[in-house]
Amino acid sequence: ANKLGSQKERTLAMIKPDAVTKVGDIIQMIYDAGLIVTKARMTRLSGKQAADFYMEHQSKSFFNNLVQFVSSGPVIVMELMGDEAVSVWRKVLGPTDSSVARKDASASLRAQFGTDGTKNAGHGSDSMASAARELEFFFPSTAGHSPPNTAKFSDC
Ligand code: RTP
Ligand code: MG
Repeated sequence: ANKLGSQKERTLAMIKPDAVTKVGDIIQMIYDAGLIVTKARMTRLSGKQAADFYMEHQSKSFFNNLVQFVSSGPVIVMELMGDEAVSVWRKVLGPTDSSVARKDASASLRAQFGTDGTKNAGHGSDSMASAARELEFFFPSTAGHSPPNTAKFSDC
């Protein structure tokens, strides 16, 4: 898309517990893709918070493993902004399963930093509607001008 036809979007990126030590490389990948980081924080999700965040998957066979994994250590959540940010960030992430991602020619984030279908280094909102919900989850606008969300999440 050219500059006139493209659309500025926001999306929610999460660096999952298995890739938090790779934050430097990951932020470089974000900027190399033409996106910018407009909000960021590190936190640790309780099991309940992880289950709330991934509630769309509550009936899936992998749900308990997923909740256990994303609440197993700190995560870094970011608001990313840029042209077509939702799809651009998911392209940077690569295929959901890191072992599949490694078969691609391109060195995606999940190919480089993830392990398998569950431990896969990163998350990206899958639509603009999901992005709105997920950004509100981690960066609630109802907090006004007070520090974001300090009561809800334990910082690391
Ligand atoms: P995400 O939501 O984390 O960005 O990943 P995604 O859209 O590419 O994949 P999704 O289908 O939404 O799955 C959410 C997360 O659940 C874990 N998962 N495990 N078969 C499995 O073991 C399995 N399938 C999915 C992954 O952590 C995946 O990112
Ligand atoms: Mg998803």
